[in-house]
Amino acid sequence: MTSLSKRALERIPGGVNSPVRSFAAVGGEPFFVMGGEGAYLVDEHGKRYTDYVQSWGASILGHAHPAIVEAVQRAASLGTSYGATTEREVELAEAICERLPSVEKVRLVSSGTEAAMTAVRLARGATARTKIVKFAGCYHGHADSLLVAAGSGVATLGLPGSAGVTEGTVADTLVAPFNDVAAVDELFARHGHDIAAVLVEPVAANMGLVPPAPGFLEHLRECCTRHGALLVFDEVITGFRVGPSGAQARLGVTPDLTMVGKVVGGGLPLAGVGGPGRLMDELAPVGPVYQAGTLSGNPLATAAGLAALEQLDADAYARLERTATRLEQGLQAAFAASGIEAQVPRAFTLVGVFFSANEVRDYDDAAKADHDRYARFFHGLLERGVYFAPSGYEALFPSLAHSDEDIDATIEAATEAARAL
Ligand code: KE4
Repeated sequence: MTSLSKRALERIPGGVNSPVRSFAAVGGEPFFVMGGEGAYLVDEHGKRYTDYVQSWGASILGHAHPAIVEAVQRAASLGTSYGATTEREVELAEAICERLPSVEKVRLVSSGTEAAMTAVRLARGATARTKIVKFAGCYHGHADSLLVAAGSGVATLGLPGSAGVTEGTVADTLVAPFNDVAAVDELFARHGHDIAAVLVEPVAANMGLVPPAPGFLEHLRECCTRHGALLVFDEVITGFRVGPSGAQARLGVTPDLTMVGKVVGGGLPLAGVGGPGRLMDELAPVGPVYQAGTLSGNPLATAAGLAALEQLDADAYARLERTATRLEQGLQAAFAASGIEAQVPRAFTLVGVFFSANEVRDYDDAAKADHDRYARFFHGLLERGVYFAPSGYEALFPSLAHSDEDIDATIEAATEAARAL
């Protein structure tokens, strides 16, 4: 164990500030990043990795993009936080609303968790209802009411998914399998009058990458409309990642509320919740639903977010989708060449890997994939200078900085690593 790891473990639980970084899911000792540039990260020993985590999708331009670095440096020279409103918060809100037609107003916060908390409280306040529906395997941050394990059976009352989360806190959280229309119908049949919102990642990327089945999101939209519940799309990953107007535009389903994050903060702490003005005005100080944040709309984060969005034109998304396709097809060929049974789903610019003979449609399927094999594949890649997500329950985030040569080198490493599985 390196001295840095020892020091980290001595002063930080698990040596990390977010559990997935600990490599607990794949084993081994995590490296420490000394810096990043474009598609690459460099660790404490000077080893370079082609990075497909990219801050879990936030660094869509790649690391240390000059436009973002310059915007943050300029903003920082004027101070880092004021406790008063800035023009740049207005500019970012306008930029978000221009890109998301379903969003007339947006409230900025500092994390996806806060965006989820705000969306849930707003939905309950606006509908005067209590129940929230979420889907097993979808992750919306670590707010108590959403840290829910799916109980047994098709559609269930949530069970605490973490120590410290009480049964009372999750009593109003209902859980269904992703892509399971019958389970959704059963929940609405039983609780429809009291469901405030259905919360969903329109493309699930926290159980591995699981695209919505044809008609699934449309069905959620129809159920919510019929029962007076709000449809909330958690686009913290997909927003501004799969296209300029997120998954809702690519998939043609319009939510009532949208959560955004990651890309829109340019890698700094920024997320948000947006929707129709009449709904958003239920939030304090206009309406009765309280919500707040010392660093919400932070001047550096809004500068980084605006700088990122300004780089993301139609050509950029087309190029990113070509890169993701090259990665998808290359990985499929690498596994085929080794006779390894694997699924390589792609949703626009997002790619996934499951070591499974069968298509993965929900969390149960994802859990049945061979995660030990994923761990060995992960380390085979890491040894060859490629950093995939340190968990089989994540997605891969190619960036605009990943060249064809980077992808081809990754595929070569994947072919060798697959051969050794
Ligand atoms: P944060 O609170 O971690 O900023 O965002 C929570 C969140 C909400 N919604 C979606 C769809 C998300 O993917 C996330 C967080 N993403 C994970 C990675 N898949 C964060 C990684 C981590 O926990 O370190």
